[in-house]
Amino acid sequence: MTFVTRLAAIALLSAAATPLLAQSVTAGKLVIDQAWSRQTAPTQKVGGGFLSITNKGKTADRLVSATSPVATEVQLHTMSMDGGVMRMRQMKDGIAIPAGKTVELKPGGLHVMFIGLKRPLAVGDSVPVKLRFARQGEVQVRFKVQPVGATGPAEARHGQH
Ligand SMILES: [Cu+2]
Repeated sequence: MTFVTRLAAIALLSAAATPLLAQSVTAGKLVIDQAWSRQTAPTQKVGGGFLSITNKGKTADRLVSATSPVATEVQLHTMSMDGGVMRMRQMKDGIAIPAGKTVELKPGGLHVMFIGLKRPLAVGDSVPVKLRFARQGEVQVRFKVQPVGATGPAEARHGQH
């Protein structure tokens, strides 16, 4: 075995050992962690995406939009309780990422919404998503698809888009 093929074998082994581990992505002063999404049923046309964004800089940034080849549209949403009912609303001005803070997009709160899924999201998939920030510009991340049991509240409401 040559040195190069041995390296390739090691890379394959380590990739297989951590299929669901989300990779941290650093872009300028932004660190993006734990990007994940949830498995979808074949008939499901929407899905949620979650991640945490840390701004290590001294200047605020803003997540303004996102795109992905797996969906016709990607929106930024928030979810909140309204008279005992979970409601989602589009964040038309984006999501502020204050200086020195971490903003978490997670089930039951802020999230990325895949609309018009072109194919189901399967466990183990790594969904490419291009995030666009007001200052930092475009940042490419991958959302790791988790089993449906990795659940948050009111996921059924996602079906109402
Ligand atoms: Cu949503």
